[in-house]
Amino acid sequence: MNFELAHTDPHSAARAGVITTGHGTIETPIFMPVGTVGSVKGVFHRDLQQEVGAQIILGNTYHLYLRPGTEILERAGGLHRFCGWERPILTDSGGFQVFSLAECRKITEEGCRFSSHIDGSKHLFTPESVMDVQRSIGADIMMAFDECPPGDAPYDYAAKSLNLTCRWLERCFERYAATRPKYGYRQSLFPIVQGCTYPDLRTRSAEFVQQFDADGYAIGGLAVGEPAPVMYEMIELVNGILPIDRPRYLMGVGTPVNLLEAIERGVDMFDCVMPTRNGRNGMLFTSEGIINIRNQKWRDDFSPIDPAGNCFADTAYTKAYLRHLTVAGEMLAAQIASLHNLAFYLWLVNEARRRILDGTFSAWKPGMVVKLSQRL
Ligand code: PRF
Repeated sequence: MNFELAHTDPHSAARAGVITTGHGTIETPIFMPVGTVGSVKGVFHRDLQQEVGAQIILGNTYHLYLRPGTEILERAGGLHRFCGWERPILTDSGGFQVFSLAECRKITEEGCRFSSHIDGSKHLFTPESVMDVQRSIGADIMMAFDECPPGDAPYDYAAKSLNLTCRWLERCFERYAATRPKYGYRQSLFPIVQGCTYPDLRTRSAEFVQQFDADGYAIGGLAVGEPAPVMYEMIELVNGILPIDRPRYLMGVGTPVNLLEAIERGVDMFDCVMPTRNGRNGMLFTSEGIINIRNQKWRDDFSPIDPAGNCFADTAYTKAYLRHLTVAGEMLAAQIASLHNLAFYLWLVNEARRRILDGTFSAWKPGMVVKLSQRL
C-alpha cells in the first residue's frame, strides 16, 4: 500500500492524498460505507459505485467469522469474490463489535471470550486469530485487535486497557509477519491508538504504535460518549504525533459536522453506520441540513429530496413520497434514504478534498458546519 500526499491546507491540518491498494486507488479524505456482513444494507454494489461513488467499503471480522465463516470465504476466494465488490475493503478486527454485540464477554491477557449474538455459541478471539480471520477475508486493510473502553472509563482502567492493547498490538504484528496474503495482493495492518480522553495516555499510544512503521494508523476509542470538543482535542493531539506521510483513520465517526472538524484536524479516513442506520429510521442528511422525513411538515412537500444532490434518488423522488413510504414502512424508503445519505457523505468528503486542493477549505468549512448543524 502506498500513500501520496497531494496537498496540505496552509490554514489547517487538512490534507488531500491518494492511497494505492491491490484493488485500486482511494482519494482522501474518504468516507467508507459500512458493509458489516459483506453488504452495505439496502444498497446494490452497482449503486454504491455509480451513484454514491464509494471507493472502499468496510466489513466486520466479528460478523463474517460467525457467518458465513472463514471456510466459505476462503472457498469463494476471499470476500471481494464472495460479494462481488472489486474495489478495496477494510475490515475492523472484531474487538469493538464483541464489546457492543456479544454476550458474556470476558477479556483476559490471551484475548476475549464471547458468546455469539446469533446462536449463543462460545468463541475466543485473540490477536492471532483475528489476524488469521482477516487474512481469510482478504481485506486490503486489516485492523489490529484492541480494547475500546467506555467513554467515561476511569484513568486506572483506561491505563490498564491501553497496556493490554499495546501488548495485543505486538502479537498482531508478530502474526502478521509470520503469515502471507492468501489471494496474492498486499494486506496492510493498521494499529489503533487508544487512551480514552486522557492526554498522557493518548500521547503514549500515538508514540507506541509508530515502532511498527505501519502503512496507516487508526484512532479508536472516540465517539463513545465523550463531548464532541473533547473528541476534537484528542484528534488534534494524536495527529500532532502520528507521522504525516501515512493515512489516519478515525474509527466509527460520525456526523457530517464531525467529519469536517476531523478533516480540518488532519484525518483522512472515516466509517460510520450513521448514513445507513439513521437513513433507515428516516433521518436524511442534505446540503440544506438534517431532515426527519417522518415529520408532518413534509407530507405535501413535492420538492425533490435534495435538489442539490448528485445521486438519482435525490431528484427522482419527492419528500412527500419518501415520507409516505417511510410512514408505511416500505422497504424502498430505507433503500432511498440509505442511497441518498451515502451519496451525501461521499459528496461531502469529495467537496472537502476539492477545497483542500484549491486552497478554499478553510473559507468553506465554517459555513458548511452551520448549514449541516441545522434541523429543517
Ligand atoms: N476500535 C475498533 N473499532 C472501532 C472503534 C475502536 O475503538 C470505534 C470507536 N469509535 C469504532 N469502531 N477496533
